[in-house]
Amino acid sequence: MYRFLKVGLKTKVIDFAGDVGGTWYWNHYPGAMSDSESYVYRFFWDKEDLQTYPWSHRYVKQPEILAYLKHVVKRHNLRKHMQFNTELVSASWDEQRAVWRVEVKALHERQSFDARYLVTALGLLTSQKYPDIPGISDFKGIKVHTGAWSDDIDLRDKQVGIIGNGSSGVQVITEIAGKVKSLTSFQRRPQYTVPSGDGPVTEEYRKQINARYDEVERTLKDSIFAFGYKESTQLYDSVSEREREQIFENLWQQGNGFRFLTAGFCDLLTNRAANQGAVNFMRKKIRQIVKDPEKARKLTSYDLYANRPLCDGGYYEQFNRDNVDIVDLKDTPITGFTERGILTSDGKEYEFDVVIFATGFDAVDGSYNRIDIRGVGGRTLKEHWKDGPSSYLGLAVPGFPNLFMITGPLAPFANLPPIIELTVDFIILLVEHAEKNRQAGRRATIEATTEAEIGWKRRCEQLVENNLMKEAESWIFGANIEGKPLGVRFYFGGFKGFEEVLDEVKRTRFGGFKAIDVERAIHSRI
Ligand code: NA7
Repeated sequence: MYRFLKVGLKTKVIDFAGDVGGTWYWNHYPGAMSDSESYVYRFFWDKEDLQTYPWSHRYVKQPEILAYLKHVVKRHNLRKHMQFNTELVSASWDEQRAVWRVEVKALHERQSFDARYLVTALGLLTSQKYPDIPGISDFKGIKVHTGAWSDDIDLRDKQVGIIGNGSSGVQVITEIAGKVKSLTSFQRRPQYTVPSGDGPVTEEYRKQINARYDEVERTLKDSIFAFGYKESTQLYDSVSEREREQIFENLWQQGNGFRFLTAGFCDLLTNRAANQGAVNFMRKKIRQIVKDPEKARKLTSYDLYANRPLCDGGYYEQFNRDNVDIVDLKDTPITGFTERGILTSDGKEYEFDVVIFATGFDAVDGSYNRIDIRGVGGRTLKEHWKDGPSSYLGLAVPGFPNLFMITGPLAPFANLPPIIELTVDFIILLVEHAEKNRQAGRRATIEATTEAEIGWKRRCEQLVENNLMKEAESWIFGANIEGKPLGVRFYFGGFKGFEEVLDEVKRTRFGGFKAIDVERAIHSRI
């Protein structure tokens, strides 16, 4: 919004949520935290704010992130352009007038307006996924999804069941285990998670970071995942067994899942033996931490280490508490809900006051599929994506002129704030160009070509061809939703790779977009 206003365009943000925050508005379950380090989980475009707005811990927790986002909105006086509690119902391209006809539902009232440019920032993980379990509505206690948490839920001294142990589940379990009367984790598949290393930061530490933000930015831009640390170029096979063990141990002590995956070796996701080395190390840690051998068995994964890497503030340790138990759904699947709780196949009924669904999201394209978006000739985006989502650069789709997605399908997989900034910079460049054309009486639509979309998808597929992540059944490939077309939903070429691609697109006069006169826009920016 800030950038659009700077270009001089009348801009309006609509959001289904009741206030600022996006994913951090909805995901305010206990323990919700970003696992990018605080100093890189923020905007870099306002350098003064970057170097003065404080943070308290190595990682920012949800309340702190929300406060930061509200602060940014206030600082730049953006709220007056925002309309909350407003759902985007449909958007259709009016070819004749070259505008998007946008229809929204604000409380009970429908409103519509025209927009020359439609920018979607729908988020990757917004459409909550609930498990399909018989009798779910019979349960008389509280049911809540981590992605739609409610503030009035008090878990103290309650009997709590939780289904799901991905990022969200691991965070909730770690946070509430010591506060509830009992906690039972219903686990379909164990996950690997490493310590986060979270803790308070000192004023001195913040000063040091603030003084070297240019260097931080360079490191971030020179990396794949843009987490602010240097990724390793060392091959697993190039060091001895003893050194490997030491490297894993150092990473474990330092904390952070992405760091564990990428800062010790560069080939944990491409070399099976390397991957095996990492999982052996983590399995050993679980055996050391979890005292009860039966719980340790249930918590130990035999899968590849190829999901989104997780980190925690003492997850495995929580299972040493007497009030925390784990049900392995491979041994005893859930057969249904009752009025009092959950039934498993061994006939056991678990009674709960609260059941938490940490069961994930219909991710990436799932955020779009629930909206009726119609491009040229009335073709819906859903139809266009029926064999799996695609895009050009993760931000444009042929047949949908002047529609720009922020973190759409096939956008880079990396720390999101820097990716969002890079994407927005590029979208603004396109829009500035279109505006110049419009002012000169020329065509003011920007549309990706079909060839560019096909080429981008192929490139994204090639990038994961030998990547073990492809074998993990996760939302990253659409595998967590039954019936969803399987396929890569991200560009795995990294932040640096993406920036280079965008530079190349600029150099080639917006190659991949339908013939547009770009002369002036290009020369003014490159
Ligand atoms: P995830 O990572 O998709 O995790 C969902 C969890 O829920 C995972 O453990 C699933 O088990 C489990 N699940 C899903 N459906 C069921 C059913 N029907 N029965 C039992 N267990 C189930 O979602 P998160 O919210 O944790 O994290 C999403 C992203 O948010 C994360 O990657 C971060 O980027 C932020 P499974 O492993 O599929 O067997």
